[in-house]
Amino acid sequence: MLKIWGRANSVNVKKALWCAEELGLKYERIDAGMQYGIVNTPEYRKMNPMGLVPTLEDEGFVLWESHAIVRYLCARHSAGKLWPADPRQRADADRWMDWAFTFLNAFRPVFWGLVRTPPEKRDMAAIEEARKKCAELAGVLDGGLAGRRYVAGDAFTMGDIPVGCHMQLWMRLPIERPQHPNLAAWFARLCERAAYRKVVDVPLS
Ligand SMILES: N[C@@H](CCC(=O)N[C@@H](CS)C(=O)NCC(=O)O)C(=O)O
Repeated sequence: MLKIWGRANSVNVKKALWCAEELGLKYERIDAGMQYGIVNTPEYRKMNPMGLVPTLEDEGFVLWESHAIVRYLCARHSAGKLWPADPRQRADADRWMDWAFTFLNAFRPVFWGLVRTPPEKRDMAAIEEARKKCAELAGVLDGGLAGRRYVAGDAFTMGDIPVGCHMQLWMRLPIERPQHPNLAAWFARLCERAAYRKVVDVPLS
């Protein structure tokens, strides 16, 4: 059985969990990171020298970096579907996977500021500046989704997984967001997926 190390409220861990759920794979999740520790033990560092989550183990094969995990699981279990066979469609999915980290880098001050920092310690100016940058980036995704149901075309692919995890945080925070109809319709589509509701669209913490 697959093993996935990482706390369930980590956005990067959610990508691995959502992917495994979409593919119907059996897995064991082991709490690690933040309050659970483990990531600094010599045993864990041997698997993942970055000391971050998630880490995947698949019958002795160890992999870290959440997007590499998503690509690996999809290539192994869903070639031609979640891992598109056509190089251009796959490149399209890859592009949005890479772009997802651009969004996450901009979004980090908003999430940490509003979710993981007590109100009296929040830097509201920095949060607002980051929110504006995220609103612009969300507009780029909205444009990319024009005329298509998912990020790489009309079918759900691995490309939707990282960005779908980041956008859940963006869409569920009580903040000002511009109207982005394509993004909103795509997010509603993701919310119809049982796997997304189970491991991604959960209360923020
Ligand atoms: N690029 C890495 C980033 C991993 C990462 O930063 N993980 C965070 C959680 S989202 C982490 O391990 N934080 C430290 C901790 O939870 O102890 C990936 O996508 O896997």
